[in-house]
Amino acid sequence: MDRNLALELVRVTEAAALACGRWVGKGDKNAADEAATSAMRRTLDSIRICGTVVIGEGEMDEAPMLYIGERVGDENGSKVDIAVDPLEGTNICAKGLNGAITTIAMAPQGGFLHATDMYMEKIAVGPSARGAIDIDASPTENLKRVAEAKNCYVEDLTVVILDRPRHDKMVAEIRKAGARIHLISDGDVAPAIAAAVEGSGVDMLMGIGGAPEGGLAAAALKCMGEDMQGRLVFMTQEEKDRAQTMGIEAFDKVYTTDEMARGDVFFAATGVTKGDLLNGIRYFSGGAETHSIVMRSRSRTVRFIKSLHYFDYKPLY
Ligand code: VTB
Repeated sequence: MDRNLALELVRVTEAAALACGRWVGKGDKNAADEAATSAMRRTLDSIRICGTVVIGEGEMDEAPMLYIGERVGDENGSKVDIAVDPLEGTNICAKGLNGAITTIAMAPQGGFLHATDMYMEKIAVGPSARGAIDIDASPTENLKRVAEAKNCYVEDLTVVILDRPRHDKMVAEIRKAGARIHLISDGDVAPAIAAAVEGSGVDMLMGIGGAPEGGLAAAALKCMGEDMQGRLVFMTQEEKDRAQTMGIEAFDKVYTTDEMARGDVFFAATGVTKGDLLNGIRYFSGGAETHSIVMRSRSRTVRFIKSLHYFDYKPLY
């Protein structure tokens, strides 16, 4: 794939962020999501890729745009699979809280694990603790191993976890082990990536979140040499049946980063509200500043891009 496509992907996440940025704090998560999704959809068509959405806004009958199976881009472009979360953290955006991002990833055809709308148990750490985690080990054991790999105390580690009752037991165990916890209300893609960024203040992500978000995080982590393991969590027989039709056979399989995002993978995200990884949109007279991350697994180059957008020249925003 043409490496310049990476910059094109930032244009896509910037456009989505600029569109939903107007909805921050307005209490309407659907309007925010819709704004991000249509901006992303529109911008995708300006890129020379022949893309198929494999992780998207839902099944064809559930989502008007960026649904699973939808074709985007240009029929003559290179054939790729696309994973999107046009607004990761719709609630966060609607409430004006920290950590909402717009995000997209691209892989050669068949590169993404086809994880539809279900849960995934996840554990992720940065490159300095690569190889130290085991999703089957207890949180205490994982913390010990990560602290050892990072040459620090368990007390120095900060773990990000979604604030949900299903994590109460895990939270209690992590607290007992001595690590610090950052409970988040939503949005576990950005903190998974933040764990790989030195100085972000995040060392690990643990717990159960969305499987599509797991696929997006894996794409990003692959570009950063991070270590992530994921296991699909099936709540109903219907979810198992659906997974089977998408080619998933071993329900309890532990997926590695490479198994969730195969081949030469691209990833981009733009901050909507301020987070551990990215700054949110900042408006100024006549325009706005966006903060994005873009990377590619083959070269492992990680770029943080600060862009200034002048609305006189981009009247859409
Ligand atoms: C998860 C998480 C996402 O929504 O999907 C969560 O991965 C939904 O979890 O990042 P619950 O069903 O427990 O509410 C997000 O937080 C945001 O889309």
